[in-house]
Amino acid sequence: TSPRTQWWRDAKFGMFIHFGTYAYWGGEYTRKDGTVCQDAEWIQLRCEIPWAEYEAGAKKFNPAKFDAGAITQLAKDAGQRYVVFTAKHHDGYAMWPTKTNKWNLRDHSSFDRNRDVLAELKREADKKDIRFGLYYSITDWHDPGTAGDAAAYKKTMREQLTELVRNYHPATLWFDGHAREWWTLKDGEDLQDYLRKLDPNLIINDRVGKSRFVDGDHETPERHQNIPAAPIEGTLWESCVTTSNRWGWARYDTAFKPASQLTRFLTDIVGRDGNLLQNVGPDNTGVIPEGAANSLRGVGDWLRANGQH
Ligand code: FUL
Repeated sequence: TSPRTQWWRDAKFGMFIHFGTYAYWGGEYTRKDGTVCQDAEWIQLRCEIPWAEYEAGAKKFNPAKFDAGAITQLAKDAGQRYVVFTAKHHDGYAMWPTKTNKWNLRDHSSFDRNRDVLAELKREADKKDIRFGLYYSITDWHDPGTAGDAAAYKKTMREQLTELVRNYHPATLWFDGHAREWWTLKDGEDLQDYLRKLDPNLIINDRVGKSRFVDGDHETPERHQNIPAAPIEGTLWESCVTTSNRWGWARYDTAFKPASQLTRFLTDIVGRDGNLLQNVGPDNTGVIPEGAANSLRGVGDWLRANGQH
């Protein structure tokens, strides 16, 4: 383990934030024949929403109530020491004003053009001494380049990631969606090397597609499954867990895990030298559902009562 990852090992508990234009749908799509299809951040693909329609929805997306101050305060109250925000999920929609295309929150929404949710979150996180991280999906359903020869798309990826590193200074990048035939281990290694040149301190998760866990970067078992059976000092890992059933927001997805259950996850994971990345999915207006917020605050209460926070 290197000094580079020290803050991450000490942090132990973070907030995952799944937020994108998929939130506009609230987890539900009514097909032409009247039947209803449900999903969250996968809704475009799973419910086969025609792109023209999905794009029209994105035009109306207006998370005016997104409040980075409140979100980071919640993280603070819960005892979370870092946040990882979905800069781009599989639908390819960029939550920052990328210059690479118009499929982004600045150029394709009804949101205030003067706002930038990534910059807001970074600023508020810095103020509260919370580390700022970004999730980035390698899979991109919207970019036509990924259908055939992906060379052009890989170039776009680098441009987007360069924007993210240079403009928002994430401490960690959380890749996902690398299981594509056009994305090789070598692509993953090359990308990691490239990013480390931009910022040598970056912590980068395994899903960038590399085969080796070099220099302390971490594995990412999902939903508290496949976690190590015992402490494994030296190998870094982090389990990401949903607070309800889904990652992104769905209006009917209200079975929030109680604080006691989240606390058990946390103690179980930390007891095996892992980190817990506890997810929340802000709604279509940008607000974290109260049920999720309550459970997180409950974890913070437990940590405080036990002198850990
Ligand atoms: C998965 C994704 O497909 C899910 O939508 C979610 O982002 C989860 C954390 O990773 O692979």
